[in-house]
Amino acid sequence: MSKLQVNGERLWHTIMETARFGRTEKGGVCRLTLSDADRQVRDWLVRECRAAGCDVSIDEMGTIFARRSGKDNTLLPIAIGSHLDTQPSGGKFDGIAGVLSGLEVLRTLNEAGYTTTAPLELIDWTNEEGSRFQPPMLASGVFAGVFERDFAYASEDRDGKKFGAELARIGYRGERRCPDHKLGAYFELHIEQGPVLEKEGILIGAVTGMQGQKWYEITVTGQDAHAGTTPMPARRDAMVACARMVMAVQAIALDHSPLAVATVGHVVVRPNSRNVVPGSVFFTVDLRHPDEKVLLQIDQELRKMVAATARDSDVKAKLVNNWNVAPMEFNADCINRVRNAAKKLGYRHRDIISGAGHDAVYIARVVPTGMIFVPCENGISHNELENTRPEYLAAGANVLLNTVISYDQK
Ligand code: HGY
Ligand code: MN
Ligand code: MN
Repeated sequence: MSKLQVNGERLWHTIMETARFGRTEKGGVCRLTLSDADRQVRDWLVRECRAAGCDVSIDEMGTIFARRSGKDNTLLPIAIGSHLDTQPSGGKFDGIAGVLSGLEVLRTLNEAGYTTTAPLELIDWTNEEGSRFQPPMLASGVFAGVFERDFAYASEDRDGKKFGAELARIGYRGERRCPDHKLGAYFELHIEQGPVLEKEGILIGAVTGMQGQKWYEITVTGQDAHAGTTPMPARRDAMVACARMVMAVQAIALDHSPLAVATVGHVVVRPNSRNVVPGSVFFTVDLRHPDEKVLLQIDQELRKMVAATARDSDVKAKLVNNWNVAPMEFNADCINRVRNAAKKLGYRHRDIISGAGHDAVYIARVVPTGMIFVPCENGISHNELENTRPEYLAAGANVLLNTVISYDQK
């Protein structure tokens, strides 16, 4: 167990300093993947990593790797990191807290003149959120061989801009092929984004795994009509059909409570004019559950409901299931090292399953991986109010530091 402690004040200061990249009126952050704000925070990170003595490289998905030499650089690096992109009305901590905790670990090791045996790498994975470009966890997915690079490059945002072109536009389209880069282990610190740790007064979550997710895109087609002259029975109103489906999505999730969660977060009404009966509505469903069997059962119920509601509403409905990730477990040794680090530091800790998706979920497919959670205020995230405390982040970063050192001494 090392006596090293991170500098909690400096860590908190870097969080507040970088929150300016994409700062919103209400004190949140809008730093969509490959936006100018994303480029600014990336440039900031590259400068800080170089100042900390790291060699920085960028791969073909724009993922940033900042390498700190070890005593034996033939060993595969122990990696620490997360993501810098946010939701449109995101907070100051989701993703970046993990990257900056990793930077704080490097800075602490530098100040202590401590050289690990294996090299270390600090990582920023491109497009974790999947808000601007789908699917989410895109760069970590290409790194883990889940997606092809060209599939990712072809992903389009709502304005028809392509991922590959935007990556080049901000100057982060690196040369190195993702699968050519090998890691020895990966640890990610993240705010819990839920209420459990705070409610139980627990400081550290040793994350044992993540629940499964399924994303859908549903297009309902009725008929545009005049709002004043079209009698109600003669309408094929796509908005009303969509509203019925949204309520039915909620009912299906509640049927499988308390573990199932389902969200309709994005709706596009066409022609979106107040005196036209909408002829077309596009909407998304984000469905999650920790048990794969139940997830598949809910999938069937959802498909049946959409077909039946379309029929009853005299509209057409097309359902596309555009992304799935199965429930997964992290590496037992990595989980244990997180538990032991928390224990030795005297922090109350507990095992916890992640309700949120993280890059670590895909990296775990190719590298021994573990995650560390710290509490966030009222469990709020994906919201400009997102908040945590300096002492929570400092504790998490100390666990990250000690977990890395313990893995390195393995
Ligand atoms: O949606 C998620 O679970 C992640 O926070 N992007
Ligand atoms: Mn995140
Ligand atoms: Mn997120």
